[in-house]
Amino acid sequence: MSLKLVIGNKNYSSWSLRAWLFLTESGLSFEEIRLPLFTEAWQQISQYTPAKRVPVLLDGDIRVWDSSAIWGYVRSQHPSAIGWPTAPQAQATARSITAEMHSGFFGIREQLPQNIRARIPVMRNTLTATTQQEIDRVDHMWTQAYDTYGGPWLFGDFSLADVAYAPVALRFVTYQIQLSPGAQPFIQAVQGLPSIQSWAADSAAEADVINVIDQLHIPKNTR
Ligand SMILES: N[C@@H](CCC(=O)N[C@@H](CS)C(=O)NCC(=O)O)C(=O)O
Repeated sequence: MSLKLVIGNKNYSSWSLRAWLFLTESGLSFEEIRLPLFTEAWQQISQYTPAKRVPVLLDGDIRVWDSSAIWGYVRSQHPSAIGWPTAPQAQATARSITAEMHSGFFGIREQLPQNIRARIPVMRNTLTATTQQEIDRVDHMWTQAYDTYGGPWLFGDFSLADVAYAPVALRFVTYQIQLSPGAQPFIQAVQGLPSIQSWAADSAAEADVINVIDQLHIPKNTR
């Protein structure tokens, strides 16, 4: 099977990162097709998916889009790919929090967009109440996972829940959002992962800039 993954900018596209991290940590080889968001190259996205969003996986003539469809499809072909914890309670929680990420956290997505190479300190109290509640929810979720399963990942071994939350950890690094000590091990684990370090190095080397993201927390009169 020859796999190709269509992704956006490594710096800005968190859903691309999830699919890429899943394939990479699963040990599958694949080719990257990078279409930087909102550039001329981005117009090619409609060749790959009617949804016009990344990531998209090409498996020969087969196309799968949306991160959760991608890992569901790949896991059906490669049962040894990164998946869920096997113990029923751990699996139930891992599936639930991964679904929470996929269908929610709109405050974090909007106010703390992925920008891996940037360091933009943000005071929590300048964020909306919704975003602050979401940060608390993530903090509690990670703390509880480490308390219950003891690390090194959220449910012990690396799973799809870690794939789902790795980009969130990187956002907290970008915006220097302080979490409680019990949640820190996840951020350290993500930052220590060689595949993440390689993605971050590629992000830093990208030339494209999305101003609306880079200037989000810079006061208008100083831009
Ligand atoms: N639910 C989708 C989300 C995909 C998504 O929103 N991708 C963003 C980049 S991170 C995108 O393609 N944005 C392009 C646009 O909004 O036009 C998934 O899980 O793959």
